[in-house]
Amino acid sequence: MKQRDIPPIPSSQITSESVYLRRRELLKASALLLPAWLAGCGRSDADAGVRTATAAAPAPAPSAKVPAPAHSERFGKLAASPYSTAETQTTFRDASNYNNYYEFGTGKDEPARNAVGFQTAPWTVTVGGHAEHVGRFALEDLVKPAVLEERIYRMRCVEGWSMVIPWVGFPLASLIARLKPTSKAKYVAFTTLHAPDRMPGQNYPVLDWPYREGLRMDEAMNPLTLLTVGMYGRELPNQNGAPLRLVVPWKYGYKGIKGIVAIDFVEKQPRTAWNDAAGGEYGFYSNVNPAVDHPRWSQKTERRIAGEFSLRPSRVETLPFNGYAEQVASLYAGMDLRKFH
Ligand SMILES: Nc1nc2c(c(=O)[nH]1)N[C@H]1C(S)=C(S)[C@@H](COP(=O)(O)O)O[C@H]1N2
Ligand SMILES: [Mo]
Repeated sequence: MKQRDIPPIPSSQITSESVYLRRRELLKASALLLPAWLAGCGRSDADAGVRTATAAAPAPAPSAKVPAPAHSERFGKLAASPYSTAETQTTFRDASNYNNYYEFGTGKDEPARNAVGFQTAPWTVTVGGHAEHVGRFALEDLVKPAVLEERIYRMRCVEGWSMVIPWVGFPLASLIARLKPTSKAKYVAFTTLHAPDRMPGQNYPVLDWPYREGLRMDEAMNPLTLLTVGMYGRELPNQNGAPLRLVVPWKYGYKGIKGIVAIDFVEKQPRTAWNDAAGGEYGFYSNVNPAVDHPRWSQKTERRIAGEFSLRPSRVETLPFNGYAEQVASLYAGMDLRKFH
């Protein structure tokens, strides 16, 4: 798929070598960057030197007692969702200061600092491919017709940590219905802004920029899949992917692409950033699965960063499809989830 309005990747950044070799070159180039470049999705959380607690305890059972969404200063009255969890929420402070957003640095604390002045308005999203309504849309025109909901979801990063975050957004399915893809559209591809002058991390060849993600059409249409414009009743902080990011709660966090500028309806399974970087470690599907270890670490448990005492986080069991099996397991009936990881 040709990406309109997105400059081509400079040839200096195109390389057949793995991301690890690229990282090695980078480390040679700048010893100063070493601690930051070692962090991130390529690394197990368990190696990160964080204190992890005691024995694995089962994840709290989802309860029917989901708090009613507070009236939001920014968004007004938000619809509550039956898909929300009542589990202890991560604090806004943690969710907005411990981030993966490599366009703003690979350290967990870097996006919050480096994305402060990032301009998210005006913002244009280009819709392309096999759909009746393609073209360039002002973000407002895509978001305004939507009914915003609060969705309190678990988010499980492939590195082995997790949060519980109240997002503000709307089902991707409702936007897809308005754009009217044709029967040729089998996948939806998403692309992040490519602007090295505004996203300093893109000046380093740690990923093949721009960041890309994708979903199969039925995954994109699943009611759990959320396009997100806010969290905790507020506008999405820049470091969390403002002004528009995807949230797919049954998949590892990296499927939740931030800073989206293009949505394309395509026939073939699209390229995705982490699969490009290390295909053996990060599959296209990336469904949370405690039975399939990452080649370099176990995925059986996770460090839950939630509540006021998050400095002493607890380790909980990771659940198949991140606890959303009831809603999504049928999408993968008959598929070998080890092969299609
Ligand atoms: N464009 C872009 N999107 C991205 C990433 C990134 O580096 N760039 N990191 C991903 C990863 S690995 C995770 S775990 C989540 C983190 O989302 P959060 O910072 O809002 O918790 O964003 C995902 N989306
Ligand atoms: Mo992640």
